[in-house]
Amino acid sequence: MLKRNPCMANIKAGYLFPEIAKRRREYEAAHPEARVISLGVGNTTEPLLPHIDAGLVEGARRLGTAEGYSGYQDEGLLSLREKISQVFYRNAAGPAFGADELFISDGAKCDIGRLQLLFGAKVRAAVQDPSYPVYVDGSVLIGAAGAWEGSGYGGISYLPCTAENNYFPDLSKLPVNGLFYFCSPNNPTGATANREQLEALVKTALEKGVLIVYDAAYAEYIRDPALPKSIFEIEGARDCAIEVNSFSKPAGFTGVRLGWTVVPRGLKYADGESVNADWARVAGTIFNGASNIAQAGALAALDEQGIAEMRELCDFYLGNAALIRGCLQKLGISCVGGDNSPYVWAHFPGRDSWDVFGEILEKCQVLSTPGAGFGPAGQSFIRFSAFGHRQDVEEAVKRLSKL
Ligand code: PL4
Repeated sequence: MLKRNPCMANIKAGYLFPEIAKRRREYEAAHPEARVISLGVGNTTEPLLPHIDAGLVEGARRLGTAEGYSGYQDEGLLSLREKISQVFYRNAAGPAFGADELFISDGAKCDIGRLQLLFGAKVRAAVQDPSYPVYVDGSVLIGAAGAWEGSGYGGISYLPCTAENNYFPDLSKLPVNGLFYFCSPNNPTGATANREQLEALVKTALEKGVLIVYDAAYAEYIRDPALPKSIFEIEGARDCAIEVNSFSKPAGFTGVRLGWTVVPRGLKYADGESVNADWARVAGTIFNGASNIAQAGALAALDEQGIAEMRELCDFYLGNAALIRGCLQKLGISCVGGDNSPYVWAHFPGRDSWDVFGEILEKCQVLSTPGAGFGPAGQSFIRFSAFGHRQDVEEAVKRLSKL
């Protein structure tokens, strides 16, 4: 028989979110009377708002006409790439990126996975600890888990982000000529890097030859106008960063599926070759473009009414986050996040986070996410997601008072 890919054996446990879903199913099977409320996976719950919805419907309708039909759109609609640059990357001189620097995807997670092919198995990768599991698991899948000198963690270096360092990593630990997955607002801690921190990150990346993969999937949840929404607000970032982003969380497109990746034209490898050209080659080879209908919806999301709807949706989930955070604080549970992010990160000192997860499920019938699933520094933390119907979140916070 064919030999198993040894990288598969290096993935120690099941992927975090299906594991949580499995534990929920087991609990529900044992307690058929229970009505479990999920503050676990970060999955949007509210219906699409009308203007964005109409954009999707109209996109589908056009495909049924001779004039409006379109087939493969490998790199994404030109009009959408231009619009994204105008809306999200506009500076005093106008849109900061050309259409050839923006790649439309079927979501940020999918592009994070594909990007890993670009870097290969020998990459020295670093992540914020805790962080979204796809950075580590995807790196392991491509074989980047082999030991390298000085990392202390095999092929992947975990940079702790804890209360002690204000949830911002020690940049001196970044691997020289390596890769750094950085997410702000962070999943799971909700910590959002400020301008000075991002300036330090870019400066260090340029000095050490580090390429930053900046995950801005929650940028539209930032309400503090002093906090940057994109790494490209920082001078020098074009020479050391790629940004992945998504319509999932601001527009409720978790099921519609649409995202984008910015790869600046001038971004170069050590040998002077173009990262942008390689990414176009990888994407062109293994990706056939995002849905035309989803792109029509995204275009609607980026006009004036759509932008207002996205803000309304994010504000709604931020309202949920405020309820969760307020409840935990009343209970004397120390927590961060939830102000510029849809996640609240709660501390249960000295406890195993899977045990706390189990206790919350048993006592409150509330599903959460154990912090340890996001990395070693997540141990004894619980992540609460603010994605839920308001009445469910209100009921969940009442039940949490049983803790
Ligand atoms: C469960 C930092 C959620 N099955 O929808 P996408 O692909 O555009 O974006 C996914 C994504 C990208 N970057 C960050 C994220 O947090 C997410 C979504 N994360 C969560 O609860 O942590 C959904 C997880 C989903 C998954 O595996 O992504």
